[in-house]
Amino acid sequence: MKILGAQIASFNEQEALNHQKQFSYLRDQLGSKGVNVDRLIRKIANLQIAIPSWALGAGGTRFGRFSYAGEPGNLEQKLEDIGTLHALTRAAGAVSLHIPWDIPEDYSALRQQAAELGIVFDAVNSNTFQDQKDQEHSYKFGSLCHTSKAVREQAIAHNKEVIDIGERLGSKSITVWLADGASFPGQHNLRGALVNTLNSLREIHDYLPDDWRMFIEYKPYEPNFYSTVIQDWGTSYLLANECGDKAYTLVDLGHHLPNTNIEQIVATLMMQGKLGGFHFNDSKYGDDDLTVGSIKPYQLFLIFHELVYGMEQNIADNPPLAWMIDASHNVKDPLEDLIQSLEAIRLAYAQALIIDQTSLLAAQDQNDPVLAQEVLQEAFRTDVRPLLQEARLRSGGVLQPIAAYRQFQIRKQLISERGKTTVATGL
Ligand SMILES: [Mn+2]
Repeated sequence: MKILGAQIASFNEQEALNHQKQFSYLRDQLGSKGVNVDRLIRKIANLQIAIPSWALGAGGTRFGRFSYAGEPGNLEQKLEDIGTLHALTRAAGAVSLHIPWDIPEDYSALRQQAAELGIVFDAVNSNTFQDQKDQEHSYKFGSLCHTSKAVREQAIAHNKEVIDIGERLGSKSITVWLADGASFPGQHNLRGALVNTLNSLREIHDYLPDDWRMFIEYKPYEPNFYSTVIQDWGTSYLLANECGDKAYTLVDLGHHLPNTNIEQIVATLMMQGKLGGFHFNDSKYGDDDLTVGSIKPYQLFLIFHELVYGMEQNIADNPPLAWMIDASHNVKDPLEDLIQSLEAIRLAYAQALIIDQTSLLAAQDQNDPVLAQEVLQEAFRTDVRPLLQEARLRSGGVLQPIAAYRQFQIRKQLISERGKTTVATGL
């Protein structure tokens, strides 16, 4: 599956006139407000989001999984799919590997394939939430938190191996998400489980190469329903501080109780220079892993407002963030779903970039909540899609990725290449 430059050019030609009309109107509007539109477009084009290697096939729920025809059957095909996404959107220039679902066989071939597709290897992900075939000790009752030293050591060794694999690919970070927790009161010594987790994480942290970072992800519940050892950002932040300079908190949008003020968490972590990464998805009730921006686009905009403010006023020296989509695709074509998520992320970013920060700060200083809301919503209600289109056009992508994906009949081609019954590894 390869998208040719000529295909992209001829698609863009069909849409060019319409785009030029919309873009020049928006450029004039923003220009009259003093926005440097070319600089804005460069920033949008530079925002690259990692695609996780497990998101290219159909996901499932605990009730069932409905396969999607033409799914990638191996890691090379997964990379190929990300290459397709990147060719269309120019926004998916990174992959996040999950070990052991996606252990490379030929490292140099894989690196070469990625380089040809313009894809870099972002954070690698460890997995101690499942038992693997031939594994000596079970993670049924936890991994890094486990009461047994042998189980903890096995889980630590796995994380070290993931770092080794990442090193060979050029990754610079590892994300640790633990399912560790208890489903019933009394099952865990809550303090003991946290102490074990901290000591295990310290050992992984101390194994990191000098230029690496470790991201500690949190989640309030599921798969355990009474307590999760790393339940919230505060616990993750505590652990990151205790581990040391290379440890950071990772925020996954779906890993909060309903109505949590996530933008405030972002502001707090960036104030401390401890926000490491971000997993994007959307939710109505819990960790629903839906398409980014499909349920609460205003919340996403408010989060990006804090991210942009934090990045521009980087007083605490927060490192550049690792961005990744962490969603599951149950009813949509996974590639179309990812295109929609990529678009929603850049949309929220662009809207946050055009907030009139000077007026907003003045309104805040004067305690004028009406004006503050007006300023925020002026940006949120501006249709910035022509900016995203222009960013894609300038970097060789297509003006309308979903329309192009359908016009190029990409899924049909994938089915003819791979068949109807391939199943991608992952959840
Ligand atoms: Mn996540």
